[in-house]
Amino acid sequence: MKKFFLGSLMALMTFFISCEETPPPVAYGPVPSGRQMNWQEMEYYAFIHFSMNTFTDIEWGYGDKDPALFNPTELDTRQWAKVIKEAGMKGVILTAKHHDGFSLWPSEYTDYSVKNSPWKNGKGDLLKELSEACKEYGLKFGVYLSPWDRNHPDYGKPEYITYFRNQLKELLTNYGDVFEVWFDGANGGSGYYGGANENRSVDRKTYYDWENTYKLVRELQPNAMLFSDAGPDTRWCGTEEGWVGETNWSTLNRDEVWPGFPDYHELRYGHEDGTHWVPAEVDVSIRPGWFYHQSEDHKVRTLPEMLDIYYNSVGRNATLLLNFPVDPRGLIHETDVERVMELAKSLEADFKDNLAKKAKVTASQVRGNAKKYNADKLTDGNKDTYWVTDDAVTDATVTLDFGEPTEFNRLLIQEYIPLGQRVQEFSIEAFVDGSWKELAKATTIGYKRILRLPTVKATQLRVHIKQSKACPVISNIEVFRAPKVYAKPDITRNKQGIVTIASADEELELFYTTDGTPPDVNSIKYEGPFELFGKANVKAIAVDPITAQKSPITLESFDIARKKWQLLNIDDKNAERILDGLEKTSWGQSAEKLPIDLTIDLGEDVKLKGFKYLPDQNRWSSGIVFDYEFYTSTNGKNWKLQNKGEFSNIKNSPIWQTKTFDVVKARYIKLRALRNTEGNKKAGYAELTVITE
Ligand code: FUL
Repeated sequence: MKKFFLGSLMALMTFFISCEETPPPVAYGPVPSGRQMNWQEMEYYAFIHFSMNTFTDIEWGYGDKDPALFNPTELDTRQWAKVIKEAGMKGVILTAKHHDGFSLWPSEYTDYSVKNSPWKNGKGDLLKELSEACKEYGLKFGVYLSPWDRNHPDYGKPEYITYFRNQLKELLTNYGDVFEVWFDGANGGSGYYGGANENRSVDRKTYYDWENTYKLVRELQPNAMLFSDAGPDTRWCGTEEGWVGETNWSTLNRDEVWPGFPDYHELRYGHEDGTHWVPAEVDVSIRPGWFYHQSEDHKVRTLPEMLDIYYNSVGRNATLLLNFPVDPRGLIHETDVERVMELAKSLEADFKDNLAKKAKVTASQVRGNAKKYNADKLTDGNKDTYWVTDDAVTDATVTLDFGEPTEFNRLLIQEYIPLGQRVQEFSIEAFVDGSWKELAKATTIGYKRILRLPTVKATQLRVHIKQSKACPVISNIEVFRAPKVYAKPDITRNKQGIVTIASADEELELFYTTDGTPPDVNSIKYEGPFELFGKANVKAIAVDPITAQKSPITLESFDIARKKWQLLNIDDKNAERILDGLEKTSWGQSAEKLPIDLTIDLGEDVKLKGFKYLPDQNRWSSGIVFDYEFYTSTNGKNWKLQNKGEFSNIKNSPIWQTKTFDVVKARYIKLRALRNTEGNKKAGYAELTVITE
């Protein structure tokens, strides 16, 4: 009897073990550490660039400016923290010391710091203030410490490394927990260097002895992520424009990369068979510059641009480090606050109602047919459970059945990365009117991938994992119906007189007028670029064909088209950019000494009463004209001065400049640059056009 009982018990146990214990897949390749996992889940956090450069209006300080210039009048780190928190970000990294060497805390090791500035009578400590504001608002706190120091006399010598580490020790011991330490790879060589005013080049692979600096960080802040071009914990994404590759591996051949690595383009994609787990971080500024410049107040990124940044970073298996250039008052500028809150609102609406929760989820194959790994783990809201196939299966599908026609346009999918990054290729299909229709093809997934799909109404959605380095392990799928983006349409006219209208949301319909009346759905429907030669006021609106919801109206006023115009005495095709109607493109010229002319043949006589000049809008401008003279001629030989003066405030506000004069008949025009805003010999132009009678 006893024997029989024991035997049955064993049989029962074997039965349970075989059913319940289908072994989980073994990890594939490198996997994230606990520190990397916690950081990855932060997803979105802020950068603050604020220092001496804020007061000198430059991006890279030389290291020679008087600390007395650092004097914010309304500095309020609680304002920063409040904005950051309300925008949905999880932490903030501050430029404790940028390339110019000015330190925002009263470092014991240098006089080039806030302790010699009038701010708080030299008693201020910005690191302390921000770290305290972070505690109050429940944000994580991080530090940027530039390895390149253009102020320090020892830069380039071994002594500087001791100085650098001493500063690092102060940052890592005096301000509580630090979640990330940011080491910039940039180095331009020249600097003040304690008065030497010279060029100092270092071997970026060996000079800093990074291994021992990393050790120091590990000792003092074991949970801190280490950022540089090469990691070791998180890597640069290879661009400062706010995106990472559509294919983005979190793995990297880390030993082949170092800070300042010339093949940085590779960092956009990672290395598929990389030896280490080094996920990408996308760093980008909300304005063109990292530091505040009043001249960029009108260039804060638009909502559609901000959405692209989010989807092309967080939505592509990276984290997003969004920079605010704090202004000389010591505040995040109102426009930047407005924009980041618009983004937060928009994202909240995009991810409001997860339709996958209501769907029945099935998979083409489940590992060992075990319940533990089946497809409903994809929508159980538990990040520690996952759907996985048998080891041999690397091509599989997951189907979400909504039970009724359901509209959607976003798919969010996550691999269970504690077991490595695996998926190489997948597609999304929708079951519409009795058949499967492919909506999108994509490559990697990683921690998180979000796809913006065309809006469809379908009863089912299918994710097809087509290729994976090992059996796919997916922990989460979410589906949303995001609202449209009702941004003002863009209207441009090129040199040929062809007008193009574009909407931020391709699913909206566009309507326009050319007579200045407000457009609506009864106006001309925009079907594609059209010709428009004469003077015209073009107004456009974007409308949702289903709900009739509308965007704000855009107005563009065009004068005569520039089709017949010819730039004279210029032998460079790129100069045509001045006439291409695109504000973002530009061309510049330089001379031994100013003045320098831009001469144009209008191709026919016109009655002129003024001109309009838009300076180069790029971050590194090709020369903004300040003092000018404007001439006209009927024959290209005899010139008459029509107008002269300055483009006042153009440096701070490089927007369209309009100048008028008494009506005159002319075929030739000449804009003479007498002086530019920087006092050098360059003259740049984004656009030049005329005002006719
Ligand atoms: C760059 C630096 O040179 C910029 O000034 C800025 O700090 C940016 C985040 O990194 O490489």
